[in-house]
This record gives sequence, C-alpha cells and structure tokens, in this order.
Amino acid sequence: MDSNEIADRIAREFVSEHNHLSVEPLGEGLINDTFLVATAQPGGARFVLQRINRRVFPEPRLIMENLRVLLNHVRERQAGSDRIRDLRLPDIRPTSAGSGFWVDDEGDFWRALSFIPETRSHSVLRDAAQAEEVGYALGRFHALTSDLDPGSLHDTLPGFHIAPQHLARFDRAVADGIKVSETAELRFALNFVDARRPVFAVLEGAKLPLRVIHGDPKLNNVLFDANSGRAAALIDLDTVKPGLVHYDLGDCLRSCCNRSGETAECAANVRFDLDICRAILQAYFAEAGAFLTDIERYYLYDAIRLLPLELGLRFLTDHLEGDRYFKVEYPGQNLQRALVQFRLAESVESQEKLIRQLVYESA
Ligand code: GN1
Ligand code: MG
Repeated sequence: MDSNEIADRIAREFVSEHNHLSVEPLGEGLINDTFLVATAQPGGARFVLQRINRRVFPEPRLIMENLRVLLNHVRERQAGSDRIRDLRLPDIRPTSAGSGFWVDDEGDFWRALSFIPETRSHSVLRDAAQAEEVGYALGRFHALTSDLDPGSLHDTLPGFHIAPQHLARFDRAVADGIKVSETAELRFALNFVDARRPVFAVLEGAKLPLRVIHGDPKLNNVLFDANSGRAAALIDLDTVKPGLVHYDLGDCLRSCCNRSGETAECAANVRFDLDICRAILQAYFAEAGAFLTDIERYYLYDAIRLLPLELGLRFLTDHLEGDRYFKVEYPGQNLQRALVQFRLAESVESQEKLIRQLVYESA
C-alpha cells in the first residue's frame, strides 16, 4: 500500500460518517508526511492529516501534549485581548473515538489538525509588505507565549538548534569515512565548515534566557489571508519547545531574506536581502520588543549568521550519512541545499556591519 492509500484509510478514523473522502498530499515539508483530507459533501469538513516521522520525533505523544499546553495558553490570552484580527494556530482534530491521535499497524503515529481556509503559503517572499506580515506573525507568537513557562513544555527534539551538537555529529560522519563522491563542491562545503568552527558555539556560550520558541518559523509556515494578503496563521507547531528566541529569528530571517529560495539551483546567486531583514525586524519588534533584554538583542547578529550555517551543516551531514533525515528528490540534493545555506551565511558575513546597525536601529 502506498502512502496515499494508507492516509486514505487512516483519515476515516478522524470522521464520524464513513462517506467518500478525498486525500491529497499537502505542502513541502521535509520531515513528516502531510495530507489534505476533504469529505465529499459540499461545505463538508476539510482537515490536515499527518504521519509524524518517528526517526526525527521519537516520542510523538509529547508533541501533542505540548500542542495542547500551547493552544490552551494562547486561546486564554486571546480571549482577554481586544484585537479584531489576531494570529491563528491550527486546532487538534480528535479521532471519532475522541483520542488526539491514531497509531497504525506499523506503529506509525497519525494526527489531524484543522485546515485554515482561504489562506496561501509562499516559499519565496515577494516584497517588504509581505516581510512585515512575517515579522508580525513571529512577534505576535513570541508575545502570546512570553508568559508561558518554557518548563511546562517537553523537549520534543533534544539537541535541535544546539549547533555544537550538530558539529559533533558532522565530525562523526566525517570520521566514519566519506562514502559519497568527493566532488569539488563537497570539498568546498567541508572547508567552509572547518573555517567557521568557533562560530557554532557562540549562542550556546552566551547566557541567554530560555523562552518558548516555534523552532521552525520559515516562510512557508506562515499562512497569508488569500484576500488581504495579511499574515493569518502560523503552522507547523511540532518543534514548539523551550529554546532561544535567536533560533526563531535567525531561522525566519535565513528563510525570508534568501529570495532565491532554499531550493535555488545556482548557489552563487544567493544573497541575504537587507530590506527584507529590516521590514521583518521592525514589524517583529513592534509586537515582541517589550520583553527582550539587551543581551538578547546583542546576540541577534550572531543568530542571523549562525542559523543558515547550522542548517547548511545539517544538510551536509545528512548528505554524508546517506539522506536519512531530510527527504530528497535526487541524490546530491542535500549537498546542493547545504551550498545554498553556506552562500547565504557568507552573504550575511560580508554585510555584518550593516546588519548590526540595522538590528540596533530596529530593536
Ligand atoms: C525541516 O519539515 P519541515 O520542512 O517543516 C526541519 C527544519 C528545517 C527545514 C528546512 C524538525 O522542516 O529544521 O529548517 O526542514 N525540521 C526539523 O526546510 O528538522
Ligand atoms: Mg517543520
């Protein structure tokens, strides 16, 4: 049975009437398998069905517990707010038996979330107005969770964004002997990491406060209202856990300020766009500026430099390990993805002075 057929069967656990369902793959996620399910009758329910990747998330139940804690907190905060428009997060859709998830015969973990209609996602940012919407979405998310105790959330993915641990794993992969072809691109990538070893420890070496983070606030996890173009929702909440706001800001900027996209075919053209960066930071600080401390602001440049480097290192390591973590469409894709992120990091480095100044003016 292929994934679509399995999804079709599992989807029935989340509906009470066993009518005809349409099940289609959804989105561009690199880890979980995601489907959009629609019931046949007009105006019938639509929802998002996901199989959680167990190799990445060893304890999917913890993800659902975190999601419940997060949603309860945010709903309570929003109930007390007088905003007409506010950031939306997807709801959990229980199975018809009332459970929050379904475990299939293979032991795979499935869960369903509400589908947020009339919205669009983008994998490349169009303009500064869209960038402001992204900044608003991340800032509002941090503001809404700023009074949620990070200790009330599980660490669903230990080591995620702990860059020195990614470096150690990379070193182990290299020490095991390089089993992929040693092209000029691979040599370049290995040297690129080697030349930047001290950078990987900068955030972990600083004394920065743990807060609630999204963990994966890349551009296509922001949903834009299809009519107004305003940011409507933030999705993909599996990596919500305790962490540094730096991981989120760095990741959001590496995703949005690279206007060639993560899948750029020619890494040489990749640039870090300062106008987009400015628009995101200004809108972010308008929402979330109040609670960030001076030391957190000080380390923002380091985060903007580190996050593309870290993701590049993760892609490169996966290439060396045989593409076991990120889904690939062709052999060598993880190396190409790494080169794009490294070029982006290089572009950040070459604009360090301007970026520091921009952070200082916006924060
Ligand atoms: C993965 O599955 P997806 O696309 O939401 C990854 C992120 C990366 C991203 C790069 C749990 O997210 O860390 O930034 O790919 N998620 C995990 O596109 O590793
Ligand atoms: Mg994700």
